Amino acid sequence: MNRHRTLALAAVALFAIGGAACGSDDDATAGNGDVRTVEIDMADNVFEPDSVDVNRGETVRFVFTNTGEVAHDAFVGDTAAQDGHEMDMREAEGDEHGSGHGDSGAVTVEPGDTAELTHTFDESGSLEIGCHQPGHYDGGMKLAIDVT
Ligand SMILES: [Cu+2]
Repeated sequence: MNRHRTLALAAVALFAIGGAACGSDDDATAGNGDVRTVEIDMADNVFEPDSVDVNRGETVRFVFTNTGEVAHDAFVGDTAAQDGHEMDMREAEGDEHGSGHGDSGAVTVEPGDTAELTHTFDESGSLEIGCHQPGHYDGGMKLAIDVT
């Protein structure tokens, strides 16, 4: 009776260990899969590094850390999209209810904070990440992305 119970418990324990091991293997595979992580520092007012090369079709998870004293944001797009987003942000400024950050492709990072933006680069060409806090993009707070 006691022996049966011990064997049953041992079987359950082994099953649990096996299941846990499989689970962690899956997590590791997902973490090291198709998504490349690129860490970017935001200072006042510059991205560091200020250029990144990616392969066409690649998915990149940008992790932005704001090491500066003021808020910065990041928006991925070509120069036309950057200009459009800049205009949207300026228009939103006049609207007391609009933060201007409703765009899903943009993040705002407060000083000391970290935020992520994941983007898949389907087409080759030149893109940018721009900061659209007032005056930052025009002041050169942009990061060049070369997709090849
Ligand atoms: Cu900025």
